[in-house]
Amino acid sequence: MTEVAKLEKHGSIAVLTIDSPPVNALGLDVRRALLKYISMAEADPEIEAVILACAGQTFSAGADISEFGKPFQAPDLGVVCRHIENSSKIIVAAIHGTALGGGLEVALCCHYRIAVPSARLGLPEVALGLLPGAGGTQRIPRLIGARKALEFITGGAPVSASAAREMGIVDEVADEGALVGSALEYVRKLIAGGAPLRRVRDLEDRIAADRQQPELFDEFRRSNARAFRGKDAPESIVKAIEAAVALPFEEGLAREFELFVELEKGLQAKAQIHAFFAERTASKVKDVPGDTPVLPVRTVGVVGAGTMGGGIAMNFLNVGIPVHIVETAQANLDRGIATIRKNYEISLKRGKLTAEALERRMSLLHATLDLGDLRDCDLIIEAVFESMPLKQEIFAKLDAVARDGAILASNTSFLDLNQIARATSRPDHVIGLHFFSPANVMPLLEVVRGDATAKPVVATAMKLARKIGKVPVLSGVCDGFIANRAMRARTEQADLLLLQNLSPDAIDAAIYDYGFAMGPFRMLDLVGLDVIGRDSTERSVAKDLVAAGRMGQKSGGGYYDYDEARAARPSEAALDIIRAHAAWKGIAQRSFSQEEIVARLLHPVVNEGAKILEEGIAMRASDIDVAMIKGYNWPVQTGGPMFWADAVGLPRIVETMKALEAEQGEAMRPSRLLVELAESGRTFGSL
Ligand code: 3H9
Repeated sequence: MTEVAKLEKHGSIAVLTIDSPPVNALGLDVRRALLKYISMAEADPEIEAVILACAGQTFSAGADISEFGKPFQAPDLGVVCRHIENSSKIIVAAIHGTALGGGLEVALCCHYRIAVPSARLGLPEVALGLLPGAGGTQRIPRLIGARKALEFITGGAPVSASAAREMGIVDEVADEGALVGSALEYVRKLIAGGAPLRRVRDLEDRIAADRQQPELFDEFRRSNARAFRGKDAPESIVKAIEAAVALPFEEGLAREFELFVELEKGLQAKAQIHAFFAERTASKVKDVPGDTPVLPVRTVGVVGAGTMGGGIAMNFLNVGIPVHIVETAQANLDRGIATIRKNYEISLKRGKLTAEALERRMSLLHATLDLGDLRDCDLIIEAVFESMPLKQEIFAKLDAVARDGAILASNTSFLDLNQIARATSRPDHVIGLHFFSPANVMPLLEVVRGDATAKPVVATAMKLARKIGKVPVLSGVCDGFIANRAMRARTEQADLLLLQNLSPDAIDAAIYDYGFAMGPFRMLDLVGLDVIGRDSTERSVAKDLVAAGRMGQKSGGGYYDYDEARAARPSEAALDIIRAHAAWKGIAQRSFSQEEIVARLLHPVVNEGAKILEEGIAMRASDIDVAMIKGYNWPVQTGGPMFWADAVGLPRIVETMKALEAEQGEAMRPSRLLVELAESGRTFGSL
């Protein structure tokens, strides 16, 4: 067994280094090693103090997430944490990279904490549907007070070393790149100054003050009710922090662990842990090994400075990659550049960007009307209107302009990438990079692999996606690729349910209660009904509403009526238009149970997902989950449609689809794969 930790002496100070790549997760071996070495240091009379550091890129990413849901193996992290805190010798955590979850909890049990400026510290368990189970909810309030602890732990976002110092989580900021040296110096100073063993569990001032204002918890619950809706972990975190304030330390710790175990056993944590690993697995392409050479991407060209093109360009500017953006008319170019600047200015106002960074990013942007200016780009992304002849024309021109070996990418959301590639002499260097709108915000990037796309081009796209902060999911070529194609199934059913006598409100409520931020009709009203289906001549409910002057929120009415404050109310006028449309189409009216509504809206998404899988468009069921969570904000606590379907039971999905097939015809036929799995008692997760 390789050693996952080592203890070195620097005079009377020992440096205990955890070395368990890739992220120093606190698995069984590491927990055992920590116990062993702390005991050794404790027993060694020459050692006065211990520095706890980590090797590699990062301090510790916390508990080993892959151990959750499996039989528990002692010693647990709580025991290790106590052992550290109880030490009779000063222990100082020396933090670089990230100290997350259990990693930060270990650091909180050390008596002092020093971190380099680039370090980030956080308790992100909430993102896994969990709470910090090794004392984090009990110790953090003792350092920063309950109010800030509530925000810090339910929010889950890590903070910088300097913010952590201001908050009182970190005691000292070290020199970047010289952590152990700074830590040694700091420890010597502590020893020379006779610093006490400062155990966080014994710090009572903050929580004594919090005890005077017990109402702060209900206030916090109220003001975050919407954000916490449908999720179990935030409420458990609030309860644990309430316990920290109300109970003696040991009892609070026991309550925290009880709440942790409850969450860990629940379906939401399983779903969110599934989503965590699914996201990381999605960037691995089965036949493109990790050591496949990647092509350099030093300069990017973007064709089209519309909403998509501008958003795409921002992703590269954000990470320091120069972008040449091309338009056909100066006015469009100016408008595109102004929009990019405006977006950055919003970030500046929100304090998310400095004025200097804004100008640096803008200085990397080169605007041009000449495609020829893209000749030196390593990657060119086309983001123009969805028309095959137009795209083919542009790709033929790009092929002539671009240097040999440059990658040509299309942002098409549904057109046949192979047909686009055939317009060039380099189909092996053509790929789809399908960004989701707004392209500078939404995390999903569908990487579309054509029949001829070369493996190094696929490898480059997957790696580049991560560099620009996107989550890549590989898709084959089909109409709509993965996310849009699967989601279309929901849209079609929502439209049909509307005509079968369900109100927009009933449909939206079902989707909202499932955990989405908004139902489809409220979303349409927000976007504007005049924008929807603008390119189609087919009569639709949306078009009938527009014809009646109901454009959505902006005109005071769409599927709903809106008051001055833009609050939605069910609309009799809209219902009349919907009923008239149903009568014109001859659609029979009926009623639905609550359960039936969710099934009819979402089981077809699962069925489409199964077809996507059986056609080989997606590599794995979990990739579909990632695409829906990252592209459509599918509620992460369900694990995505395929994970959710496994939990619902595949025979039930088949049953819904058979009923829909009888009503709507062949398009609703249950997928062969779905039926096979259901009949053999298997799941998507077993594939
Ligand atoms: C916890 O601590 C509970 C306690 O409170 C209570 C216990 C009683 N475990 O993301 P990357 C793997 S809950 C196991 O690609 P990056 C990851 O799967 C934990 N594995 O790198 C990947 O594997 P592979 C709370 C982990 O540089 C590889 O490491 N902590 C863990 O982009 C590289 O990861 C968190 O929620 C883990 N804890 O980002 C932090 N973490 O190569 C979770 C990572 O096979 N982790 N792996 O695909 C992160 O946020 C990011 O991984 C991190 C690095 C920021 C650390």
